[in-house]
Amino acid sequence: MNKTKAVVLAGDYGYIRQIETTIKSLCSHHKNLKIHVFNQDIPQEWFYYMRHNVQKAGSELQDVKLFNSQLKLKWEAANFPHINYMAYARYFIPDYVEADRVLYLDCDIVVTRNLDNLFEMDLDDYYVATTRATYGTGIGFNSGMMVLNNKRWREDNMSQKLVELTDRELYNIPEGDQTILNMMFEGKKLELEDTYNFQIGFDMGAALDGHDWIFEIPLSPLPAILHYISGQKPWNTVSNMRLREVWWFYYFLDWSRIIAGDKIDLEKELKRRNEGYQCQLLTLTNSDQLERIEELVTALPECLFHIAAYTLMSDRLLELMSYENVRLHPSILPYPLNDLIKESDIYLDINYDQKFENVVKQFQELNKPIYSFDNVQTEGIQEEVFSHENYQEMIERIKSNLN
Ligand SMILES: [Mn+2]
Repeated sequence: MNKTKAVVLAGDYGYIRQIETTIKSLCSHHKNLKIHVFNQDIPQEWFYYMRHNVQKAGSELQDVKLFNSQLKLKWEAANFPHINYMAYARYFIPDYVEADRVLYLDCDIVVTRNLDNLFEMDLDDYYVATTRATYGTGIGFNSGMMVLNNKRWREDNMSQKLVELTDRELYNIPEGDQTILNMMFEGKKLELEDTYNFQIGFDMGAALDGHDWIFEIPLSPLPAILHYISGQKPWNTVSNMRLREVWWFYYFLDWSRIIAGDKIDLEKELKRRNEGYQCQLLTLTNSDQLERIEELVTALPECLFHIAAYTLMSDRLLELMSYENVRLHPSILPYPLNDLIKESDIYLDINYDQKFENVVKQFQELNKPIYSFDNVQTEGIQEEVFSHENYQEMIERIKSNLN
């Protein structure tokens, strides 16, 4: 199939890194795309250089300046702070894109595999094909990924109808454009599998609402489309949703590899960052005081130190980010914590204040070593205790575990 496949992204210049990342992920898995970037402020130079890469990768890039549309700034103020007015740009797709079918994607999305089937499937008379909002726990469908029956939208003047409905309901739409699109297409949408809009950004919500089953949905193979919904974004300095690393992989993926059509084993590449470490250590803390942590981290570059907390982290812990062999996990959720417990070889009981005996005991039950210092040890837990003054002894003990 060499037919051109129309894609629409929308965003402003402040979101340029995210737009680039979505485009790179698309070009990694497709040829013959025509990618339209709806915007009002992205410089021509950006399009010149980006188009060069996209063309070499076998697709096209189209700048769509949305000045004449009825896109209204007032729509933004009425809604969630994380919904930009550009979110409403998707209403105007029929005005700017000729193709009968269009794949619309938010720019907090990365694509991990080929989606030609979405361009080839039968849409019948449906206006859109979409996936459920947050795995069926939300209301209606999520509007961050839509396969548009653009022909029908145009025939039925949907742009105008959506504008009118938004004006009418503006103060009554908790989820912005998504609420409007759901009102409009109630009963006129085709439901796709969750993998086509896997809303990984919902992890925090899923944990808070007790939807444990969401964490049990297998992530291998990776979902086809990852959508980092909510305010927890992978490009935030820290955030607690899973699969942050997929976004970063595409952000840094070299265009030369995309252009060469490299077969990328994504799951293998993602593991690379944690490879080479001989041992993983875990500390769970709600205090920002960890005994001798800097001495341990610098003396043991072959070890990976996971520091997790149920809370946010203060500067004192955030500072440790500058060590490559430290991973911080603030506001950790129960399932990711369980994975860390399974992956870690040693528990370091070196935090001050509150202890988490249920977690430490799991190391005990798994016969994994638990090391502590004499000034922070936990009563009632069997652990190897070292003098905090002779902390080198703990370093030697950890080294004795390596190969
Ligand atoms: Mn989104």
